[in-house]
Formats: sequence, C-alpha cells, structure tokens
Amino acid sequence: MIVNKYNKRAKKINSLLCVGLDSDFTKIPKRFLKLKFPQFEFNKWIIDETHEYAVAYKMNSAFYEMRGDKGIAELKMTIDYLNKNYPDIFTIFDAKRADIGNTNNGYVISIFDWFCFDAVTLHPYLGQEALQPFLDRKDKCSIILCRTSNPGAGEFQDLVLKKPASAKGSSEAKPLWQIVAEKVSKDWNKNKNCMLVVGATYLKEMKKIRSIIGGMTFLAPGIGAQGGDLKSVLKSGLNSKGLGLIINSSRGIIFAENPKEEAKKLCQEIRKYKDN
Ligand code: NUP
Repeated sequence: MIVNKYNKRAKKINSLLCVGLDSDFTKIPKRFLKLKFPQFEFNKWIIDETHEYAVAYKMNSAFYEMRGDKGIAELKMTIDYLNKNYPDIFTIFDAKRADIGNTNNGYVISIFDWFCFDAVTLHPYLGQEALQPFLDRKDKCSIILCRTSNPGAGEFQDLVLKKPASAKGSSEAKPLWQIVAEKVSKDWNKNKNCMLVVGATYLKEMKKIRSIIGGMTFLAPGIGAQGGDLKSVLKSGLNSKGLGLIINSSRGIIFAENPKEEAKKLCQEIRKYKDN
C-alpha cells in the first residue's frame, strides 16, 4: 500500500511535515541565480537542509511551469534527486489534474511514470469514472480536493446538496465537501490509495471529515503563510494511530531566514502536540 510509504517514514523520523518546494523563481536567494540550474540548486539546498524533518516533499507545478521548459527540466531534476538520494521520502505533485478518462491516461504516464512522483492532487469534479486511470494505479496515490484552504473555498464546497429521492442511499442534505469525503472513502478508495486535501484553515470541517471517514490521510496545506494553527490542526485531524496528516508548509519554510531551523521548529512542535 502506497500510503504505507508515508506512514513508515512518519514513524521512522517521528514527524508529519511536508516541505513545499514552491520555489518561486522571483523569490529564491540571489546566490542561486548565477548557477546553471538555479531552481534545482535551490531545491537541492532546501532538501539537504530539511530532509531529516521531512516525511514528504510537495512540488506545485505552477512555480516550474512559469519558467517554461527550464522549469520543467529542473522539476524533473529535483524529483530525480529526491528519488535517488532520499527514496523513502513521499513525493507529491501538486497539479490539481483531472479530465475525461482517456486524457487522464496521459497525465498518469507523465506524473507517475515519467516524473516518478508517488502522489498527485486531483479535482473530483469529473467524477469517479473519469478519474479511474489514476485510481487504478495501486502503486500510486490520488489526493482528492475535498475542503481547500483558501478564503473563498465555500463558494461551491459549502453548497448544501441533496440526492434526488430516486437515487440510492441517504437523501440527507449535506455540504459538497462532506459528499466528496464520503464518496472518496466509500467508493473511490478500493485500492486504499486515496487521500483527501483538507485545508489547515478549516478546523471544524477537518474534525467533521475525520469523524465520518475513519483513518484516511489528509494533505493539510495552510500552516505558515496562510495562518493555520498547527496545534489545532493536530487536534482536529490526527487519526486513531496518531497519523493521517501530511502537514504542508511551503513559503513559511523555504523562504525563511533559516529553512533548516524553520523545518526543525515545525517538526518539534508536531512531536510535542501530537503526543499531548
Ligand atoms: O487547499 C489547498 N490549499 C493550498 O494552499 C490546496 C493546495 N494544494 N494548496 C497548495 O499548498 C498551494 O497551492 C501551495 O502549493 C501550498 C501552500 O503553500 P504555502 O501557503 O504554505 O506557501
């Protein structure tokens, strides 16, 4: 089970921290800019500084696509570096993909077999039938957007919906994020390779989702730059095994004065609050 790669590393180093390599080219320190592969060299430095605290690394495609072919090449160099030097660290491609089924086959090959990421973030909007090429990959992880961290997340996600009386199952009215959480945990997770994105900025929702779906793992972005509170996130989101959370911070770590110290601090806080 691919989720065990994450769990094994989390237990081994006693952490739940995911370092977000959102290496915005306009913000990386000047000393890297004169190197041949500046974004890769910056990532390599961040990885070497933070790996002892990191259970996962997450790369958001936006910050690589914005540099065109150079960015894509350096993203590939980064994932290759991780897979070669830190093969037990879980890797996430944050690209929020999803299309009709046969188009998804192309994404599956690109993300899982060419880049060689362990996991990808996906929109649920096209439904299970379309996402099946991702879900069929037992060796890889599909992380489905459920409750996102942004201030306007509720525009669609909070809409309260009711199934038509003719449909199977309960016709109780529920917010869309709850319907997504239930669907993914009951129907999409047959291969035990699904996770959910649940923002660290929506604790009430996180608590509710944890209570209805059991132990499934959440990718929780929103700590650091977006203001999410680490202690409350652990309280709301941990599963019964003291796992079940991938706590991401990107800007808050990689653009800190001292990324290693920042990662260490977050990791130590996770250790402290996890057990209390
Ligand atoms: O709901 C989400 N919120 C969010 O911030 C889903 C995401 N995938 N993200 C991503 O997490 C976001 O695009 C960025 O890559 C990272 C958060 O970065 P930061 O706020 O820690 O810098």
